[in-house]
Parts: sequence; structure tokens; C-alpha cells
Amino acid sequence: MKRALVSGATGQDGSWLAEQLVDKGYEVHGIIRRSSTINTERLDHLYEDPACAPDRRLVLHFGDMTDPLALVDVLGKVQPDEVYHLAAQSHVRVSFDVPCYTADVDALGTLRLLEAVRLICPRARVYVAGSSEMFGAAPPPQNERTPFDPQSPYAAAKVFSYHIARNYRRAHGLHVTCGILMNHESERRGETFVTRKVTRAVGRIRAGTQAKLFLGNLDARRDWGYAPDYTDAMFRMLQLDEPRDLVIGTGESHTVREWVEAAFAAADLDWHDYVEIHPRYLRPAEVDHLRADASEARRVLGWEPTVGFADLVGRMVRHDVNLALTEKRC
Ligand code: NAP
Ligand code: G4F
Repeated sequence: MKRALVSGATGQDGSWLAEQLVDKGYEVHGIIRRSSTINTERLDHLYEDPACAPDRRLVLHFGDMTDPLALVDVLGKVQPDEVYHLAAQSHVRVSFDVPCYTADVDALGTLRLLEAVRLICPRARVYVAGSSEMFGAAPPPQNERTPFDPQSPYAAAKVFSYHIARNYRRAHGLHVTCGILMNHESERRGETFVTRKVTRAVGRIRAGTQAKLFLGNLDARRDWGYAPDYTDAMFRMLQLDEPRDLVIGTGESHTVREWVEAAFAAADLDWHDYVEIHPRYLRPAEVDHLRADASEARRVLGWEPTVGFADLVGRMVRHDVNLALTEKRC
């Protein structure tokens, strides 16, 4: 049985990936950080799966990307075959408020983990979560040859992560792969990212528990895909014998306005009646347009997205309409 260690296991991607790895027969270990509130909601259902808890197929360990000794300790205990490094302060807007913390977790955190892998389990294969945010102001379509032009502390930290991953591959011969993923969303997306913020609002407006939705820049364009397709791409990347960095995305982009319009329409609402612009949600620097040229990943991994824009919006709206009704009844 192969053993995988997932940092950021409690996040959107970590939870989908843990589920997929358990299904593939892996013993899955996740790093979670101590929190005063419950932060395992996205994983809790896995413990109801008989394949997981009783057989110890999913095991959680406390750790933090700012604590190198804890990373050494977990790696020593788990001795993983594969490490998926997903933990990050992942909110771009928030990275302008806490730039030093973001760099510590997202940039140095990756270095701490790679150094711990080098010392403890150098034969493990490592996936490092890069981001299409690294392309920043570079015009679309973006692919593996597009120069980075980061527009936020988050993006700059991810560029460091990308370069240090490549350095550990070249200098120390580690099997490290950096995935450069476009935005990916799901029913488990954090509620302050724009897609989920909108679908949560649509659900609550339909349930009569929210009146208005305040947003920032509606003109930005993103290449939105479905998160489980992207965690599947992470797995496929780590199965390549020669590690390489690949861009993942659908190749189609839409404005935030189009997302808003589609989400409200899916619940028979007119967004003009509910949405207002608030300067709080504007960013000091914006990324205007991300759209992937993922032809290399399609060729090398045989990867294809399975969920398109309209389907993705529909799934998330249906989920959040039901969720809001359940919350109202409670
Ligand atoms: P997410 O939902 O925000 O999850 C981030 C995870 O990192 C959570 O488990 C979080 O723990 C954990 N974390 C944060 N700070 C930590 C720290 N100091 N020590 C240990 N763990 C920490 O993000 P995601 O959407 O799943 O994204 C996964 C990765 O892919 C991230 O690196 C993100 O930057 C990158 N990425 C995401 C996208 C996307 O569209 N989703 C696109 C490109 C790249 P808590 O649950 O306790 O907060
Ligand atoms: O949903 P967002 O916050 O995602 P963003 O900034 O593109 O970052 C996400 O994708 C990256 C990959 O490209 C990841 F690396 C990163 O971790 C994260 O998952 O914002 C999308 C767009 C932006 O242009 C933003 O300005 O939506 C615009 N927007 C408009 N109003 C808003 C809002 N974003 C948020 N979060 N909240 C708003 O009210």
C-alpha cells in the first residue's frame, strides 16, 4: 500500500485529493494546524467511510508550515512515498494585508518542507502547488513558457516556491513537480473566494436570509475549472517518472460579471437587483486575465477537464441553495 502525505489536507483541494487517494487504495496522512474552531469539516465525511477511520487509511497530524521541526517529525513518522504540498495562505486579497506571514507560509514553508524531505525521505515524490497567479499581468493564454509577472505578495511567494522546487530538483535530485493551476472551484471552495461568495449569496437570497451582495472588480477574467479534476491532475503529475512543471486549466475564461450573472440566473434571480460594488473588495493590484494553454498537460498526462463553466456554476448554486434552506430550518 502506497503512503501519501498531504499538507493543507483540510483545504478545498486537500480534501478532494485525500478522498481520491483513499479510493485508489493509498494510506493517506494529512497535516492540519491547530485551530480554536473545528477545521476538519471538509474531511469529516471520510471518517464515516469504513475504508478510512477503522483501517487507519486517513490519519491527521498536527503541524504548521512555519514550524520546520514539526515537518521533520511528521515526515519521519509517515515516511511517505508521495508528498502533496498544498498548504498555503491562499487568499490573494488577504496577502496584501499580511504580506510577511504569506511569504513565511507560502514561500519559506515550501523551502522548509523540501529541506525536510531532503533530510528525511529524499526518495519521496513531491508535488508543489504553484499558481496561475504567478503569471500576473502576462497576457493570455499562459503556458509553461510564459514569463511570470506576479501582482501580489501571494503570487511573489508562489514564484519563490516554484523556483525553489526546481532548485531542489536540479541541485539535490529530488523528484519535485510544480503544478501551475488555474482557478478551480467546487462545493467545498472557501467562502471568501469570489465564486463561492456569489453562490452562497444566491442561496441565502433565495432563502430570504440575505439582502445584498457586495463585490469588487467584476471585469477580471478567470479560467475556472472543477477542483476534483485538478486534484486528479496533481496525482497524474506525480506518476510521471521524469518530474516536470505543467499548466492546468480549461482554456476558457469568463469575467466575474459573467459568473455573477450565470449564478443568479440559475436561481431565477436578476443580479442587478442584489449586487453592489464596495471598494473594500478591490485590490491594490489586479490580475486582469488568466486563461490556460494546457496543451502540454493534455499531451503528457492525458488530462481533460470534465466540468465546463455552466455545469460548474449550476452545481455550486444547487448545493448552496440547498445549504441555505437547511441553515434556515435549523
Ligand atoms: P485552501 O482551501 O485555502 O486550503 C489551504 C490549506 O492550507 C488549508 O488546509 C489550510 O488550513 C492550510 N494552511 C494554511 N496556512 C497553513 C499553515 N501555516 N500551516 C499549515 N497549513 C496551513 O486552498 P486550496 O484552494 O485548497 O488550494 C490548495 C493549494 O493550491 C494552495 O497552495 C493554493 O495556494 C494553491 N492553488 C489553489 C488554486 C485554486 O483555485 N483553488 C489555484 C492555484 C493554486 P486551515 O484549513 O486550517 O485554514
Ligand atoms: O476568487 P478570487 O479571490 O481568486 P484569485 O484572486 O483569482 O485567486 C485564486 O486563484 C489563484 C489561481 O489563479 C490561486 F492561486 C489562489 O490561491 C486563489 O485560489 O478572485 C477572483 C477575481 C479577482 O480578480 C478579484 O478581484 O474576482 C475578483 N473579485 C471581485 N469581487 C473578488 C470579489 N474576489 C473576492 N475574493 N471577493 C470579492 O468580493
